[in-house]
Amino acid sequence: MPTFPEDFVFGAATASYQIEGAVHEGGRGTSIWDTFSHTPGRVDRGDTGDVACDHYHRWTEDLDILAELGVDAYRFSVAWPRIQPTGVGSANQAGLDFYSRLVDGLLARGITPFVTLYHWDLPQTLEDKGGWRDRDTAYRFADYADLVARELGDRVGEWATLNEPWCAAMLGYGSGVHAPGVANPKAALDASHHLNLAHGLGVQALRASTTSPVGIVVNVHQLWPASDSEQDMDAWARADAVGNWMYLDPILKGRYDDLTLAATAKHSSWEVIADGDLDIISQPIDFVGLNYYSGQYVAGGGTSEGHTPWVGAEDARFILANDHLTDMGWAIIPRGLTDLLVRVHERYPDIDLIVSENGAAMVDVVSDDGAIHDADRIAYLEGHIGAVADALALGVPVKGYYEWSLLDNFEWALGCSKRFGIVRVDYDTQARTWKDSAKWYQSFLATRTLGE
Ligand code: GCO
Repeated sequence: MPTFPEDFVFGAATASYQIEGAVHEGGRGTSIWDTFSHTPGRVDRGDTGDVACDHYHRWTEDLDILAELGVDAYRFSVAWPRIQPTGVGSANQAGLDFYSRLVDGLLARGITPFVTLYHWDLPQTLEDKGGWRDRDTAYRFADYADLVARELGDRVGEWATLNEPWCAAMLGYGSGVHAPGVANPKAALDASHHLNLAHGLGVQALRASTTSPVGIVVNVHQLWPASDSEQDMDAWARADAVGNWMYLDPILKGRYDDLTLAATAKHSSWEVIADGDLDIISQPIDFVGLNYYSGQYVAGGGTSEGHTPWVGAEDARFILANDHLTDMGWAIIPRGLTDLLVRVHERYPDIDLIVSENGAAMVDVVSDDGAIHDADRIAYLEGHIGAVADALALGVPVKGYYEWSLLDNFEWALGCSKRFGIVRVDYDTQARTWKDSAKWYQSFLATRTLGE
């Protein structure tokens, strides 16, 4: 029966804009996601994060749920515009106070706070000056990191600078399906480098105020070549380079890999890389968090229509790994998580890994008795936690697993229609209801042992 090391950390994860609501309270400024979600046609059904799960007001109830679940740690993000409403200048004390109370509330419940500094809510005023296309935003991020670390540095157990820079750059500025909704390959590449730089500067700022582990969270796509034909292998390698190694190589190897630069040369000469940047970006970190949901096969020979986030791999065709899909249309393939952990460990043997997000949106049905019998989500979680155990058995240094997500929440461009929570949120009443999967996670956490 797979079991886990004593010090293995099990947690749950959320992100600020997806759960907090209260967008006009506590002196919070406007973020790019406020602007984007209020722009007609950008988000399904016109949903916004204005209220979301109202976590800003209900956080004590939510922390009680975490405590009852029995998690070791809780990964949440800080909303930059709560700390610096216009992205510059001194801290807004009400914003710091909110997160300070949250951190204390976690510690009082024996739960380790894991803070992500940037889960996509860039202050709109910074976007108005160019956002991540502009080098200066990386320095503004460092100032913001410093303000948060000064306040919370003594109490937060783990820090991540950024969440999924690929999404922030490529969905935000490449395909434009995420805020700020720009569709320009050069802009997406510039944004990628500036996000990498922000990570490095952010690590420096954090280290000045904390001795806790510092890392980054990335969505390394689990990609397999569709065949061993030259065309498929070539498209796969380029998709891997621009989708994955473009972020981790500078951070962990201090360089952009040749294939990344060659694949993107038609869009950029990478003049944005200034002398010394790679030293800043590649300073030591303590872990890499990987968000895993699904895996795909990659074939070549495609012609991308419209704007693709796969800048430099425009000809890649992505093929579902199987037809057993979540409500996101993502193939359920637990062994992809084992493969991913092994692959990342082989490329970067010295770094500890964390599964910083894993979970599934499913079509939940509320039974007459009010229960949600989400056996499909339980199977997903069980399978993927088993896949982590498999990676551990293969010698991969995996240190933790965070279920995504604690609550149903605002799923970005898909609004509140997709439900990732193990706890259901009724958006009319804000009532929280434990799904069967929450009860399953609670009983798993009591033993930390999977059945056969
Ligand atoms: C991401 C984000 C989460 C999402 C989750 C499901 O990975 O996109 O970190 O905010 O909600 O991944 O799509």
